[in-house]
Amino acid sequence: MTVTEQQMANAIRALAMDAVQAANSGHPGMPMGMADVATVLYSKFLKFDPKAPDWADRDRFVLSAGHGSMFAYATLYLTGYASPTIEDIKNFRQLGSPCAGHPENFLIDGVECTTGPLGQGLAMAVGMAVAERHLNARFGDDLVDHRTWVVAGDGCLMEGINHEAIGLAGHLGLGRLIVFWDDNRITIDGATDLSTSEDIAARYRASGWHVEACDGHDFNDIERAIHASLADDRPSLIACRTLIGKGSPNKEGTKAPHGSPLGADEIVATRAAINWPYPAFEIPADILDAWRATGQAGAEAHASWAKRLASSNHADTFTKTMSGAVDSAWLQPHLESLIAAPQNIATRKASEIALTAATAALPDLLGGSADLTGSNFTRTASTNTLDKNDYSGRYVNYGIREFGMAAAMNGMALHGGIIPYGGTFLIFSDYCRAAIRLSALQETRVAYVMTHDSIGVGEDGPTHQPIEQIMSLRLIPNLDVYRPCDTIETAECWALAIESAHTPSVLALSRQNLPQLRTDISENMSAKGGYRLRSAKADRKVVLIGTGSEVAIAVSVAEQLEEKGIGADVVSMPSWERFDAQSPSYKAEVLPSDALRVSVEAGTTMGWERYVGDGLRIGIDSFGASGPIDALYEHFGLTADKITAQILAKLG
Ligand SMILES: Cc1ncc(C[n+]2csc(CCOP(=O)(O)OP(=O)(O)O)c2C)c(N)n1
Ligand SMILES: [Mg+2]
Repeated sequence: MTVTEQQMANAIRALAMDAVQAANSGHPGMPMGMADVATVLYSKFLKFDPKAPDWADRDRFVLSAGHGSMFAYATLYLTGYASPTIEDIKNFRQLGSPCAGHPENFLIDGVECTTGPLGQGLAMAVGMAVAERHLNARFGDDLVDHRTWVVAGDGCLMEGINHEAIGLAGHLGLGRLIVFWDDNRITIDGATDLSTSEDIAARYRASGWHVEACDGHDFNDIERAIHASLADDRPSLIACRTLIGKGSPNKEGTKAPHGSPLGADEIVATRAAINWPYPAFEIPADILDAWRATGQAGAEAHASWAKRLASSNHADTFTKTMSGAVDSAWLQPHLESLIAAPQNIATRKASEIALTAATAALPDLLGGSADLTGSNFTRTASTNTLDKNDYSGRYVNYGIREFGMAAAMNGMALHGGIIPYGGTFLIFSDYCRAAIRLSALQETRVAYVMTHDSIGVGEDGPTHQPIEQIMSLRLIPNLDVYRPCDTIETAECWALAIESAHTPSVLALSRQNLPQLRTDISENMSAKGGYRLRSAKADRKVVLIGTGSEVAIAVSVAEQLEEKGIGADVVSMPSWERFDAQSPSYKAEVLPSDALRVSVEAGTTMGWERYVGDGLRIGIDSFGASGPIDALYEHFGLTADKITAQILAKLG
């Protein structure tokens, strides 16, 4: 007897309900509700090769409704990926199992991105779809010709980021992006009409999307809706009307199966209702075979793609591009030109000239800004506009969509072949913080260009003056936060950000001009995170530690102290993370404990204790104020005179 689509779908339902029951934790409702859609997608449309999860021209599949992680684990197992195994699924949600509570891209090859924070998966998929079109423009249909598919829930569509993401996708005409909306009208608290009356289809249409609706439990209707979406050149939303927990006689369509095991009795009842008499975690051979056969078409497509690659003129470049390898040869000549003609410019401007060199040398760099191009200085002569008329461009006008930009950049980096960077004001890092966190968690190479990094912004006032932002970004694990002090450090930090294949970076850059302090370019000193920029001349009593725009102030303080016979080192510390990674002896040498240690940073002082001990922490622990920059630095005590006075008082 041939295996039916219904049986294939029920295999997903059984794995989901049994794994959640075994873990006594998890979300069976979503995978059970979307099992029929999954079956049609995987067996008839998705281009994938289970033997080659990282094949560059595979379709990307994003489970934006990450709580339904068993959807991902079940489909990957059933279609024959090496991971997860059935043992892994039995260990769903246990420590060490790749079948974690939510899908983690670093645990399973077939998981394209980490999801769970609702809305971000779909927004990352937008970035993947941009990456696909851009690389297609670069390398042609022979090498790059795939789609991006998303399963999203009511929650993903309700989150604010959805507005940013679909606005961008519609504007960029990303017709190869297809989103299945699990339109089950249920969220955790109950029916969606508790909290929303929105006409979602109308909102998507107004954003330039094509919208289809289907019965998410009718295989033919699902297939029809997909065909209609493939035929349309706009991004598509397919509203799949489903029952959450479909198959569970007493719980389907209610909030009960959203995030709780069905319970032993209900599982027995469900097995009977869906005609699934097999023990937990056992998939009958014929049904498993039918699932395993779904990868056949993809394997064949992969084989012919490999042949095209082998005979392509682009083969070497394409392979190198997708490998993410970068060459930092642009840095040294750039540093030499800076030394030859020192400049007193803002680090945002220094960033622009570093980027001019880097983008000319590295075609993988793809920039953008959230409508602050003229302030962030993120655009260079090498980065033409990327839009729906020309995907070969290397500059995305993200519009005022900081969160959407950050998530899209994550998607591009995860897609591969692109090193994305994007700008906004540092103060608005808060608007995209949840995506920066996912950059760090997912180990994506994304560079955040965050200018206007202090009260140095001046007259725009406290809403625009970062105080706690730099310190709070330092709290995020696996995120390199750089605050360079001059042109040289800015270029060095850019090189580090571009080289860091598994770590995102934030470059906090000044609006105001800063002197070029570095004279020695024999080594990338920013790589050490902190280093002695100036050595005490008199007997060393003080070590000043500055970052960014406050390093020049620290140098002035040191000069004043030296005039009084007090020796003072100045340490520039562009990156805490990199400094913390140095050897204990290096750190002790740079920050000797027998001197008064003084931090100077125009922001939160909380945290600097770790470097200054009971020394002095000079900074700002209130909101800023509106006024000219010099008046503000004076008002907040960040002048050489005021800092010197504090140090003298402390020295007694
Ligand atoms: C940003 C964010 N907010 C809240 C949550 C917690 N949460 C997880 S699932 C969920 C409800 C989602 O509803 P829906 O997308 O309709 O999923 P369904 O119940 O249909 O499976 C919520 C609020 C989350 N994961 N992410
Ligand atoms: Mg729902």
